[in-house]
Amino acid sequence: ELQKSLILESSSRFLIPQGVKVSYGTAGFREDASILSSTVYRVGILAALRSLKTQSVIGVMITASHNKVSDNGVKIADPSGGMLSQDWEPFADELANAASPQQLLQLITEFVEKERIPFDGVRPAEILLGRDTRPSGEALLEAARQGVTSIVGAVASDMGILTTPQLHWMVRARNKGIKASEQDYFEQLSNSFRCLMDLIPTGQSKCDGMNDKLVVDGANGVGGAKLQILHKLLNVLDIEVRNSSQDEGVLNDGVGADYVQKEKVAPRGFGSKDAGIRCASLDGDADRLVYFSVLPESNAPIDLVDGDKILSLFAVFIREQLSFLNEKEDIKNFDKSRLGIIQTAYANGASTNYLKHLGLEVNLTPTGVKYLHEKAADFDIGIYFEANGHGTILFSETFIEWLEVRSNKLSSGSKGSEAEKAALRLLAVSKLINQAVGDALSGVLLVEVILKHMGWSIHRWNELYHDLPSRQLKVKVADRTSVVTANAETVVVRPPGLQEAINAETAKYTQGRCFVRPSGTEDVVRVYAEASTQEAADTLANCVAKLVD
Ligand code: NG1
Ligand code: ZN
Repeated sequence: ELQKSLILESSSRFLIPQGVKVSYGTAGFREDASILSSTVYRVGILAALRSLKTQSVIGVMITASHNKVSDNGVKIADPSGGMLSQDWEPFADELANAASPQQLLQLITEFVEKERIPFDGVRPAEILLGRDTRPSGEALLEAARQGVTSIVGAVASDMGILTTPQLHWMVRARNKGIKASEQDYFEQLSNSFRCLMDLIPTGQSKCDGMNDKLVVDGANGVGGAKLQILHKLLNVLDIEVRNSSQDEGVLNDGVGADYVQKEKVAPRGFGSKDAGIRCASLDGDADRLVYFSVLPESNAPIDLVDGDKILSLFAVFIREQLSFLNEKEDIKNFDKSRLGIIQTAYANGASTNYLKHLGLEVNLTPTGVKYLHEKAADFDIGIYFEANGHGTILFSETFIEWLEVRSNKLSSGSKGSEAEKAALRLLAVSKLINQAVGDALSGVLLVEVILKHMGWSIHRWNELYHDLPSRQLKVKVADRTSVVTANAETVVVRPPGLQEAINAETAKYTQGRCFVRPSGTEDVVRVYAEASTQEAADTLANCVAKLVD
């Protein structure tokens, strides 16, 4: 049963600051860290209730990802390791904004009744808490812990400083009943990586002109140090990590995947001396990954290899393995139509064309990982990525079981046909890639091993297709909710007439494409435009921005 006095007592230590209103957006609550403790405390309560309701382990991650170091945030990992179920988001908003301890208690009481949350369930609530390297993280984690333990019997385990995907991975593993420590995470990644290395076709691993060294920008966040641990376990890859901690510079300041992808320039610590070397950049909590190579000019412009191209690389590799399997009769149930690609409207049009040309089914969803992830789960293999570098690969349970049967056949005698090796590779990918959420560390390992498998340099990879020039703009408007979209945000339905005006403008440009949508994380309307030249993309974006204003 709810112990009301306990909630009243602890919540009085976490009063909500005057005039603050927060909302559980696309990526959880995210604010200046100084106003967040009451929010995080309340998320602790919510997580405990969610754990009781689902009778599963739930995660609470304290991070503000690629945002500035003085910000922080909090989000909940559901039993599957994915994002909090959308039908609980409104309750998260209400809880976080309750004006007083009494009001908070009333909301909780009503919700517990409405959702029939069991207090006499078999399992007590159990919450895993994690945080990134932000200085505000420690105190906020304590607030979360007090929130959790204000629900009688609930247990909070502090998992320490982690990347966001590590925490999600642990929640997923715990609920599957498999080993779930950080060491287990590193071992699963390194073992499956080695397995893929061992399955590289002979003669492929040493390719002409391929620079073997990888230099990684850790955004001065949590990812760099974790990558170094992983690197030690692997001892086959040549990886140098720069911007690996707060001793080297400020978190996300002129560094990190968000900066590199948006500004299309090299992060701090990289310059023309690195020209030609394969480079990668993580974001502050290591759930985004982009690759790049620095061009020889002195101001260090880059060739960006973004999330769309990582997706394309994964798709090419997986499609190849499926084609080996397809040659066998018994794959009939798993033909290529069960491989699904999921993108948002921000995916570069050239990537979508390329993927469709490969004969793949490409699906668009609205912006936000929860939508992409949900759609990817419809396929035997679903690959999703946002252009910004967040994405992963999902495998269905039935497909994994089928692969396991095939690979057992291999170990029980019949020596390595192409089909059997392909099955083993896909199984290894399913273990290497973090199926809870996009994970830059597992992403780096998968990219690296696929490049070795293909014998490709970063330049060869980048040549898969050429990005269409694009431009993104933000428009501040009085009320961004006045713009309403449909068809995965590609069409404006309100205000009336706006879509027709956008169509008329877009029609003036070769390969023109343009859409507008209200941001889910900022108080702006975003404009995205693509065309055959940069100048045209810029003009199209600017004209449409005026239409929105
Ligand atoms: P919004 O603000 O809704 O555009 C942004 C990113 C998303 C996603 C979320 C969550 C763009 C255009 N949008 O969403 O891809 O990463 O933040 O962090 O990059
Ligand atoms: Zn992030």
